[in-house]
Amino acid sequence: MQVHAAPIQFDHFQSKKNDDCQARILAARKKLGKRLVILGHHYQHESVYRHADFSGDSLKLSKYCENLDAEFIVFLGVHFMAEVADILSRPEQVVILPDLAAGCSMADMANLAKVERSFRELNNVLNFDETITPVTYINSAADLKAFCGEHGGIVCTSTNAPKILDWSFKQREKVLFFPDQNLGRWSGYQMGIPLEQMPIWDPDQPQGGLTIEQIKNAKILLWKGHCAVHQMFRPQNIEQFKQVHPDGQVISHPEAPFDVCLNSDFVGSTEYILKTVSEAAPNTKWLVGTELNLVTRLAEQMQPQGKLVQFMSHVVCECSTMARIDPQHLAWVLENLVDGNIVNQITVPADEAVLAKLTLDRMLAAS
Ligand code: CIZ
Ligand code: SF4
Repeated sequence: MQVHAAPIQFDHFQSKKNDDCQARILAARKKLGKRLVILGHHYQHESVYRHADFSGDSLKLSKYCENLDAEFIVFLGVHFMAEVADILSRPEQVVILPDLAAGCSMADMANLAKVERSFRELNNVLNFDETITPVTYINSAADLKAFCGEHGGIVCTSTNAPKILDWSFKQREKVLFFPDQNLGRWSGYQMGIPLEQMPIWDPDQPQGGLTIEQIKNAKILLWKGHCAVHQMFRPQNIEQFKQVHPDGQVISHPEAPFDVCLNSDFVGSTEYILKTVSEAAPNTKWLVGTELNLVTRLAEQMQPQGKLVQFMSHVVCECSTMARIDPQHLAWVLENLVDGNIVNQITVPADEAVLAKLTLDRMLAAS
């Protein structure tokens, strides 16, 4: 194996054409063989997604990570997903995120300083560790998962959120749910919790912007966070679709606003959306409220069966952070691996990883 003294810089790839990068990716993969495995999230663009050995939502990809033998795991997704891969894989395995700027704006809406301040404020009103189970959506940084590990909490994904809430209420009477208020509200609503018992906890307001009575009366405190992509969907998009296609069906992701979920025929995670539309009868018509790359791919796959699959909005585009993983970055990290250089490794500090793994293991056991 040829070994470079220093890693190749990304600048060398920035201006390379897509076709050139595709050829380079294939060539590098051939050289790396079984030493490499590529995982791809459903929201990734086809130009990189096509290289994934395994694809799925966060839950499915997390499960793969527990059983991989490859030396290098390249994650086509966003930062928190690569962190989960690092936590669940073996210590000697290397996890790589092709572009470190591929974050998640929703995950960034909660951070440890704010969560710890919220903990102290809630602890002034009631004993946090006896009354509240902290539940973090998997779309969150590893240190927040570690916080949940330390405080008897758990991680959820959009696939298992109701089950995880069930588990959480068996531990304690209330839940602090972060960072996505929409997933928390929809999942709580499915369990029959009244909306007035799911107030928004605004971490930027003293005491979350709530009175002591509101806190005491709450079942789920919903962190004021959301996904910038899903929040753009509107009930009017559904009305317009139904006017044109009265026999059409609507399926949305629970990160979408509450009124969009209420007006949808089906609500569920990306895995659920893919399964439901794929198994539907030929020639059915679907309006889909989730990330554009998934919907575009699904529309193409369903076309031969005469199914119409339409994206919910005219103004929303793809998730801009997911889109940072492009053929240029993938070719760059792979060629570096061929040269014996590891670039963009994601490593969760050991103390954080232990506690974060505790919450992820709780989640995997409860789902
Ligand atoms: O859990 C995931 O992977 C996300 C972010 C969405 C979904 O529903 O799959
Ligand atoms: Fe985060 Fe939303 Fe992008 Fe998913 S679609 S990675 S929640 S910003």
